[in-house]
Amino acid sequence: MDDREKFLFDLQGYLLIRNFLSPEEVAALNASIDANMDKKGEDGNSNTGESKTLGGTHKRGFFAGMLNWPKPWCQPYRDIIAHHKAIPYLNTIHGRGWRLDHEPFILTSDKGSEGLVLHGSTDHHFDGSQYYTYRNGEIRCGMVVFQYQLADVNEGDGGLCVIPGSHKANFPSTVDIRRWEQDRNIVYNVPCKAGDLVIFNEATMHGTLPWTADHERRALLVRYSPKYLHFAGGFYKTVFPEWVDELTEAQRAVLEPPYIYHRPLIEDDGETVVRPRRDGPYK
Ligand SMILES: O=C(O)CCC(=O)C(=O)O
Ligand SMILES: [Fe+2]
Repeated sequence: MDDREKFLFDLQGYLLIRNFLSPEEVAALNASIDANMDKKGEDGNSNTGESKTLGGTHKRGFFAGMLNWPKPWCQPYRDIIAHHKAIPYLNTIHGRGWRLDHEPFILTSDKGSEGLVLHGSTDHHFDGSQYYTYRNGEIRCGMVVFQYQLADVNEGDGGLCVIPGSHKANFPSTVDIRRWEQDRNIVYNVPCKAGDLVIFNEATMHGTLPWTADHERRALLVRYSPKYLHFAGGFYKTVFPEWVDELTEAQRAVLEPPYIYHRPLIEDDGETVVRPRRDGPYK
C-alpha cells in the first residue's frame, strides 16, 4: 500500500484501486457465475428503511457458497480469499493477522433493483467491530470490505455508495441522510470498471443506491476482520469446512477463527508463518 493509497484510505475511509484483477481473473469469476445461475437468490439483508428514494421494483440478487461450488467454478473464488495483491493491503489495514470474517458473497442488480439504507459506525454505540484508528504510525480497522467489481459501474448507475470521511465522524447522522433523502451531495456512487477493487471500512457510512443501468451489477464482497474479531455469524466461526485440505497454507490461514497466540500470519509475499510467542515485541 503506497503513500498515496494510505493518504486516501485514511482521508476517505475507502480506496479505489483500478485494474486490480486481470481481465482473465474477471472472466473466470464471471464464467463461474454464469455457470451457476440456478444458485442465485435474493438478498436477505435488504432494507430500504422506508426511504422514498432507495426503493425499487425488486430486491438485489445474491450468491454465496462460491468457495464450495463444483470444480472448476470454486477455484477463482478460492484464489481471491488470499489474493497475492490483497495481502499487503490487509497487512497495512489490520496489521499482522487478519481473517476472512465470513463467506464471500456476490451482489447483483438489474434495472429497478432496490437500494440499502446507509449505515456505518457513527450511528450506534462503539462495539469494537467497526472502527478506525491511527496509532503509533499504523492504521487499524474493524471489519473491512474488499469489493471486487465484476461489471462496470458508471457514475449514476447505482450500487455501492459511500460518505467519504464518515469513518471519522463523531455525531450520529440523521434518518433523512441515511435514507438518501437529504444532503445527497455528500453521498458518492463510486464509479468503477470491471476488475477494479474498492476497499472500504464497514465503519464508513455506505449503502446501496437503486440500480438504474441496463447492464447487470456484479460485485464480489470479501470481508476481513482483524485476527481477534468475528463480526458476522457463520460456520467458519469454529470449524473448518471439509474441503480445507484442498486449500493453500495462506488460504487456510484466512479461515482460522479469531485468536491471537500462535496464529498463522501471512507475510506480504504470501508466505505463511507462525510466530513463537516470545520473539520480541508482539506484532
Ligand atoms: O455494495 C453494496 O451494495 C453495499 C454493501 C454493504 O453494505 C456492505 O458490504 O457492508
Ligand atoms: Fe455494509
